[in-house]
Amino acid sequence: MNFRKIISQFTTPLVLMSAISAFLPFRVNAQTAPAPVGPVPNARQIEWYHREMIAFFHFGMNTFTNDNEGDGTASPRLFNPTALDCRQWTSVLKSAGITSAIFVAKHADGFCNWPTAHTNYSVKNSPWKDGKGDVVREFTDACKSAGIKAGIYLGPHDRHDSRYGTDDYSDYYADQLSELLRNYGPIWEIWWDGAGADKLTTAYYTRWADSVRRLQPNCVVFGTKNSNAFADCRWMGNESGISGDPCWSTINLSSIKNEADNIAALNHGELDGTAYVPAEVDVSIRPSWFYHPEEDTRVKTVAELWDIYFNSVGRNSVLLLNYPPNKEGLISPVDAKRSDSLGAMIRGTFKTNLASGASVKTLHPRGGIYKPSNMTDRLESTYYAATDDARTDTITFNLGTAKTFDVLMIQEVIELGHRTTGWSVEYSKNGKNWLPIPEATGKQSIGYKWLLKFKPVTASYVRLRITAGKACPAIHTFGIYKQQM
Ligand code: OTN
Repeated sequence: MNFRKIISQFTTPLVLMSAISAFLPFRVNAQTAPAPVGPVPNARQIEWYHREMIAFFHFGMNTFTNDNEGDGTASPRLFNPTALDCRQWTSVLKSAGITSAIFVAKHADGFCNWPTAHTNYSVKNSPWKDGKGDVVREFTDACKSAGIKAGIYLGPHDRHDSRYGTDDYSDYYADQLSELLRNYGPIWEIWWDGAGADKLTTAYYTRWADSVRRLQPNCVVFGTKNSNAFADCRWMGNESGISGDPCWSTINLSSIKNEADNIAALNHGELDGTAYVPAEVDVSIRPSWFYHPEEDTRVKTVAELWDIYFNSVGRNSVLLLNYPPNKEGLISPVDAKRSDSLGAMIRGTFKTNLASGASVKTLHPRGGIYKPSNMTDRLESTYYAATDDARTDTITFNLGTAKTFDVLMIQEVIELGHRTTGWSVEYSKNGKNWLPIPEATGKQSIGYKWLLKFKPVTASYVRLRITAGKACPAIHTFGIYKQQM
C-alpha cells in the first residue's frame, strides 16, 4: 500500500529527480520540472501523508469509570488494568498495515498515564504495578520494537487541574510536554484537541509549539482553534470518518481558528486557501472514544471500515482510527478481527494494478523523464507531467485485453501543489465508444490520493480526462483494481 516511500526526511525522490533534471541542460530531451503552484507541503507533511493510516488509543481513567468525559475527580485508585500489553496493540496494527499510532497520555479529566513529576493525579498513585507502572513508556517501547511511529495526545483541556486557563497552567502543560518529548521520543505527532480548549491562547500554543519544534523537529502537529498557526494537519470537521468531496489540502488559517463557523471549509478545504494544512480524519472503531463493554456488539463492521477508508485515505486525507483498549489493557478480539480484515482487504485490493503494463498516450506530453508510463510504474521517484501551457489533458490507457475493475486510484505530485481541479474517468471496449463511470464524473480534487469504488466495469481502454487545472497536470499514479473481499 505504501509504495510511495520517501528516502529521507528532507529530500523526496521527486524533488531530487526534478532538481537533477533541471541541472542537465545537455541531456537530449531533458525537460525542466513543472513549477509548484500555490501552497506546498513541508517535509513533515509529506512524511505524514505516506503514513496513510494512524491508530489512536484512548485509554485512561475513563476506561475504568465507564465514562468518556470524566470530570477529573475520580480516584487514581480506580485505575488498574489487569493484563496491559502494548505489544498486543502494536501486533494488531502490524496486521492492519498501520505504521503509526497516537496514545492519549492525558485526556480532559487530567489523569496522567505516565508517572509525571508535575502532578499526583497519575498512575503513580494507582494500584497498577504498585504505582510503578508507566503506560506511555510501555506504549513507546512497544512502538519502537514494532517499527511503529509513536505520537502523543496531551489534552490541552484539563478538568482536574484548577490552574486550567491561567498562565500557571501554561507552565504546567509546558513542563509535561517537555517531559514527554524529552524522555519518550522519537515522537512523531502531537495532538492538540480543540475540545474544551477555548481558554488557551495563541501565546500559550506559541510557547508549546516552540518546545515541539526544538525537541522533536520531525513531529507533526495536529492543530485546532488557537493552535492553527502551528498546524501541520487540521481537523476534518466531523468524527464520522467522512472527508469532503472535494477535499483540498489548502485552507485559510482563519477557518481553522474559527472552526464552529467553518465546518464546511474544514471538511472540504479551500482551493484558494493560503496555507497547506491537510485533513486528519479521527474516527473510532466503536461508537465511543473510550472502551465500554456495552459497545462490544457495536464495533464497526468491515464494510463500514472499508467505506471509511475510501472516504478518508481515498479523499486526500490521513485516517486516524481509534481502538479503545479495554479494562484489561488489551484491544478486544472483535476490534482486532475487524482491523485484520480491513488490512487484508487493503493489501488484496491494491496488490495488482490492472493498468500496469498498459500502453499510455496523452494529449500534451511534456517529454523527457515525465513519461506517461510513469503513472503505472509503482516507483516513488517518477511521475507524468504535461507541457507548461496545458491545463487539461486526456490520458488514455490501452489495457491490451479486457479487464474487470471496480476501484480507481489517482495520485497527484503533492510536492508541486494542487494542480488539477477537474477530472473524470471513462472506459471503452474498443477505444472509440466511451462510457462514463458515474462515480468518477465531475470530480475536482486529487492531492496525495483519491480512491473511488463503483459497480464493476469491463473494458480494454480507460481514460482520465483532466478538464480543469491551476497549472499543467502532474500525475504520480493511475491505478484500477478489483476489490478483494
Ligand atoms: O463536543 N465536542 O467537543 C465535539 C463533538 C463532536 C465532534 C467534535 C467535538 S470537539 C472537536 O473535536 C475535534 C476532534 O475530533 C477537534 O479537536 C476540534 O477542534 C474540536 O472542537
